[in-house]
Amino acid sequence: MKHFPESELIINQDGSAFHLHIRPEQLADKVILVGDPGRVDLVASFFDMREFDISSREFHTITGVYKGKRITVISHGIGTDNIDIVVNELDALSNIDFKTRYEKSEFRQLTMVRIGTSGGLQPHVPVGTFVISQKSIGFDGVLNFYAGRNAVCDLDFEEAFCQHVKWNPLWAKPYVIDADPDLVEQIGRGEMVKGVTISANGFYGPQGRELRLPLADKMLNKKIESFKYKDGHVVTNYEMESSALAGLAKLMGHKAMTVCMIIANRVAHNADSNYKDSIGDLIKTVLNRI
Ligand code: R1P
Repeated sequence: MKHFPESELIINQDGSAFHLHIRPEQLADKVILVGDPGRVDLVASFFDMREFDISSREFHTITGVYKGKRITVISHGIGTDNIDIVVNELDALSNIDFKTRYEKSEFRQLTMVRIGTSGGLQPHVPVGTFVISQKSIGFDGVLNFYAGRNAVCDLDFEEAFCQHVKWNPLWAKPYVIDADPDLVEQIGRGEMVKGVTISANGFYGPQGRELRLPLADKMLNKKIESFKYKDGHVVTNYEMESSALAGLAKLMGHKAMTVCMIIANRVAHNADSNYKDSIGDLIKTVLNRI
């Protein structure tokens, strides 16, 4: 069994994980992830009982019970760099003995669903649509630092996408990764659209938003919108975390997916800044189905 020294797995004095400040027994098998620490309270407002609540930096965690199911809700902040921290520490809490620092002999699988907000890139995903990231295209490069990346990614899709958009070699190589197919079926019934999501490594330039700084490729979003993979898949939306969540979970053996509410449509040039009222419906749906 693998042993993890203090420098690799930092455990706080109280026995909790370095950034998340959760102890192993405080984590449920079912985990809801949200970007905004304030949205953790919104998710937990539906719980019948709360057993634990802690905040550290952008990571706010509440574990409680919803209709008999023990669920942890945690915020991850913005970006796949944070997802690297959150998913690695959640996996360590589940699969490493914090007392002996040895990997546990029995694997504990987590089910992780990120509920986010997102910008639509196609007319069929207007503001208000719930989009599941059945596939994610990672512009962030996080997965490229882990062994086995090629074995879990859709290399053919990556190639077709890079050719179509004339990918700039100065940018990190994009990776294409599927969400857990069983979880997508379980959560994605009815009104939800199953799509292809780009996780961008920034909110402005990397998503084609031009303020004062000119973009390296002004046509990138147009090329992304017109991309159609051979099986008919088109890129539906932009957000900033689903790729690393799906990729790290897949490499580790956990189940994960992202579902986002579209709050801006980049093609129609409209946005809903009042989304905080309507995201409650999506949260309730996920809590009922997880
Ligand atoms: C950017 O404003 C943030 O909003 C989206 C993006 O992924 C990024 O985290 O998701 P969340 O609403 O879940 O944070």
